[in-house]
Amino acid sequence: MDFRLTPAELTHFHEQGYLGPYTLCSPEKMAAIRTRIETEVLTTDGPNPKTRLQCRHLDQRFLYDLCAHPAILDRAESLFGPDLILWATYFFNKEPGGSEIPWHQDFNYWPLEPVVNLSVWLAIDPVTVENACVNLIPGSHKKIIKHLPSRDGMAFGEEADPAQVDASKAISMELQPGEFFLFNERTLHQSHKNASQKRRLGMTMRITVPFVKITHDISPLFPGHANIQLRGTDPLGFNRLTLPPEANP
Ligand SMILES: O=C(O)CCC(=O)C(=O)O
Repeated sequence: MDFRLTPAELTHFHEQGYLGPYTLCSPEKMAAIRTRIETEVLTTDGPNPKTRLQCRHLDQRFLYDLCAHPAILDRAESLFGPDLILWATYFFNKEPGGSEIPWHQDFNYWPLEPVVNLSVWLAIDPVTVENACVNLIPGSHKKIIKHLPSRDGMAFGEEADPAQVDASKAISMELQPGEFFLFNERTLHQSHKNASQKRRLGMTMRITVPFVKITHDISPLFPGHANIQLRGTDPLGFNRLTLPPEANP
């Protein structure tokens, strides 16, 4: 199957800063993947000694395989061209009662120069308004917003200046397990406190291109961090590259 973006989708991404939802796999297939995440990933240490949630595609082949799915890569190639690099993944696990993530642009936090990134947010659990799906503001990527120390109770230390965020324009990205959406490094997004009794687990994938220089060894990355070439080549060699992990037995 060919998942390349149509001209209308490309225009939508450039104008609105996001695309989707799209389907990576069925809810039934995701149920089996969810079990493996619960039993083989969230219970074991990964490459970052500070968290089990980050960059598990580096030690778990089945997670790398999700990132390398053509439903993601054909679309990423439509936006970024043939040379694609996976530099991070993260499990956003919002348990019942989990804190609000404030409005922010990812641009503010990352050790990338220049900051060029495509984010994929993949639903592992059913993700609804009730269990605090991601909300985003279409078109908000056109303006860089100053970030300030967060108000009390937020999951992040910095947030976009609330005076510059018009949340009335937000849309809610509700997803079935196995669905995902795409957004760029400046699209404003947030999620509320999870006031339900249902966990909301999602996996983000961060894709960039070879001309972006990544500072591997500092937080939020870690010593030993490396990128994986998802497609094409890296003619510039600015960053450490590693191979995907061996297939799990
Ligand atoms: O999962 C969330 O609630 C927030 C996700 C997010 O901030 C991100 O993917 O950059």
